[in-house]
Amino acid sequence: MNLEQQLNEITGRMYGKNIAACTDAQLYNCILQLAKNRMEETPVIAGEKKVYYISMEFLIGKLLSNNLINLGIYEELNEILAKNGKELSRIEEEEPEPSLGNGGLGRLAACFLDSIATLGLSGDGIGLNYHFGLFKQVFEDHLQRAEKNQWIESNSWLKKEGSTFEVAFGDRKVTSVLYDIDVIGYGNGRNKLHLFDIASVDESLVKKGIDFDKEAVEKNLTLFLYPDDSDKAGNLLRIYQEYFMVSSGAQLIIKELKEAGRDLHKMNEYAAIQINDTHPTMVIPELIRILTGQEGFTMDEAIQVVSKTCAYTNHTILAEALEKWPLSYIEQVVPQLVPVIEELSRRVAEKYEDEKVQIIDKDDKVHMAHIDIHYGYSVNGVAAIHTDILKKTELNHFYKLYPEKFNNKTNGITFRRWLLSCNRELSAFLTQTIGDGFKKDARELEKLLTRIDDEEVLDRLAQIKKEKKEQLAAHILEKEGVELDTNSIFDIQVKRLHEYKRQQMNALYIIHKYLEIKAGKKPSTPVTFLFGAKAAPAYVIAQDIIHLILVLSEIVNKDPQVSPYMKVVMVENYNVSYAEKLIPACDISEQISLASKEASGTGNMKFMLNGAVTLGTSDGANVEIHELVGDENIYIFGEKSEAVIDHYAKGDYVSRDYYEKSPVIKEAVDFIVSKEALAVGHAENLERLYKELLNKDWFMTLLDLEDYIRVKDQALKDYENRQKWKRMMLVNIAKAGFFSSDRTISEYNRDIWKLR
Ligand code: 26V
Repeated sequence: MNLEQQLNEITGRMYGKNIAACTDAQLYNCILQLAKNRMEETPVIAGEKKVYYISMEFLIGKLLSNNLINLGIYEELNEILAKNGKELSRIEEEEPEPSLGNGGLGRLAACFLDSIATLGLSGDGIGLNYHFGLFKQVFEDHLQRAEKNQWIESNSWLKKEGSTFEVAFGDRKVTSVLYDIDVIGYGNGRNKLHLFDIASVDESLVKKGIDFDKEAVEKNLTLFLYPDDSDKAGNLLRIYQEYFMVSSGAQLIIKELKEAGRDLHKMNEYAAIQINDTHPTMVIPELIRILTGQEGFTMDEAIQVVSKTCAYTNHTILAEALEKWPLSYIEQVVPQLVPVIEELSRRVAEKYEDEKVQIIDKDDKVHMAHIDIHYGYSVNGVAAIHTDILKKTELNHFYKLYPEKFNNKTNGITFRRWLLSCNRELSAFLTQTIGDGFKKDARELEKLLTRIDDEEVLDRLAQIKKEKKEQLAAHILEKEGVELDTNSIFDIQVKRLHEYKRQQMNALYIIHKYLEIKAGKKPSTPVTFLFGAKAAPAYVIAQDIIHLILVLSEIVNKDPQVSPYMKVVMVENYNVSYAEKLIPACDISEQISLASKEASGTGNMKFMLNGAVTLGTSDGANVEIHELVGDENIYIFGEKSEAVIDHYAKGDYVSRDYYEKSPVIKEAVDFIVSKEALAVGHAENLERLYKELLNKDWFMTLLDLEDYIRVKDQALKDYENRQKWKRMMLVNIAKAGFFSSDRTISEYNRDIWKLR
């Protein structure tokens, strides 16, 4: 049977119709079935040694296109559907997007699974099957409201695997059930994403918005990702979730090792466990507890083998994001781990006096990262500058103890999703121009450099950008009800909302531009400022920043004097699917975090790959992008990380000084509480944000604002030199190959996992 016959057979069986007669929703279900069948037939990747990537988040996004591409049937199916009057891009809209992650950390885990399978390495993900995932964002009255995101349908990628494990907490026992999602490599075999769920979960616990009873753990454990942790009940629930994941995961790993007849004393020869940030750290004491309690290991033997198996990735230097649990909380949730953690802590205290490297501190808080560093064999940062900062400052005390454990693994992205799938036009054009070698070896994109003077190539790149802007504009008109000018410059900042990422600085630029236009200084090319960002529900200032942006978009877009020259749009519920539409349409990629704070960023790589030019600080992977494309093809501004770190050390940054010194800054900041803004927005939110910027501004917005305005104005001006801009686009695409997650994963394998 050929592919078309197969699909017709499925539509007939499921709905009694042929392809042409099915609705898009029906076709989605049928193609899902077809893909699942094909995946089932794909051999599981075998290997002596397997990596387990354990993570509280896997932001996988929709899977249909990606799986079809990796199965090698995307183009053919597209043609079959077109022949039957159907469009794959519309059918994809029927797929619900799972929101099993917050942002970069979870999306990275998903890209890594794709690359592990693509490289033919044996490696599975271990995580949780949150029923409502991260909240769905709705805007109301210029404010964010959170709703649950129901993504699991009767027909989905999840396969109930059948294994169950008992997980014991201090006050109750629960049963974990295992669901699997197949992960198909690009033209390669199959691995698995294991998602644990709780047998007794009760969705009806969620009544309004995202509120639920936090105490009813056996019912609520897998309802949400990151339950609000602003109170004790939320923190405890988070620990319940983490232990549930690691205990189920540890049992699964041991079961697989035993089934393969492996000697657990040599566990490290057959398994590597990559701990994604500190959230899964309890896997270390849990494995030690199981090996000593049930497998007859001595404490020394257990510690030794576990330490040779576990490796840790650090994804942030923000102190508030590094987990430190009160020992009493752990005692309440998992008392059986406390003696192990105390033993691990005692051994460290016996060896090292330094207070800074202890596991349990003077206040009886357990520093999860310290467990990973002492009892893991590798510690890595996620971009060159980030790893340097870890070594030199944040984790310097540990670096002195264990220099050999520290290594850098600059993040990457899967080109299957972030080029082949989201930008078929560009992908096709690249194939036609430089051949399709880049699909397997991303560095081949550099071949494009030989065409830098080829007018036809440059024009086609610009033309594709225009097409993607038109597609995005159509989508935004439908979803947000705003009409965009596709001849305008698309300036985009999409990422989680956090003060260190400085969306507020972008908003201040917009105010500045608005006031200039009001004063008669009109830009010769109009600009569209696009934002997408969710804010943690308990993060007050982040909510205020969203409020400001929504207020600005109302003021700007409704002002007939201004709106022909600029527009501001904040898209609702920014997620992976939205990213896939926004990124290919972008001209200017906003990567404006306070230097030293963004560990890497991965959006920056996706934008570059799709021909956007970066406007950014010397932070995270921007630094490596800068090195690759050179000064000519990027816009860098702002204080360097050393200067920023120095400001923190001396405590000498006073935002009010910048405000008082600069009329431009003052005017922009004052607008937040102007009559115009207050007429549209809420005094409570706007005044709070205004005061925060003047009196605290912990992430130094005003420090870089003037330089940001200067360099951004330059970028907007340069855009008008079309020849120059097209060449910049080309260089960015050509140099993006380094950021393929295939490269990142082969480095993880070469230096850390050593599979095969
Ligand atoms: C977590 C939290 C938790 C509560 C308080 C505020 C806060 C702020 C940040 C975080 C981030 C946790 C770790 C994380 O997501 N890191 C991101 O990892 C990406 C993949 O390595 C990387 O590209 C981003 O730069 C980094 O922020």
